[in-house]
Amino acid sequence: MKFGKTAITGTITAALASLALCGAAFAGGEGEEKHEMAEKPAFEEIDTNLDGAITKAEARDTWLAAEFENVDSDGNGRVSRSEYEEAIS
Ligand SMILES: [Ca+2]
Ligand SMILES: [Ca+2]
Repeated sequence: MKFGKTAITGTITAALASLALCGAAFAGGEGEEKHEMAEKPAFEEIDTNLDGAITKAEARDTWLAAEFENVDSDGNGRVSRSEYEEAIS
């Protein structure tokens, strides 16, 4: 019985520890990207001609300009909605 309880406590402790670790990592990332996070507009706001993809020209005045190649994960020169949502999520 005692062993069982210890094991459960150990599991919870481990879970809490990893949660705290995640939290710390997240907080750290948030600190660095806070400005960027707040600035990221909806897909529709960048896809100004509403053809369902963001071109480099459309991205030019947004945060996406610097990240275009990274966000365009299939490298076709256009950022689709799914590529964009992947990037901002
Ligand atoms: Ca477009
Ligand atoms: Ca693409």
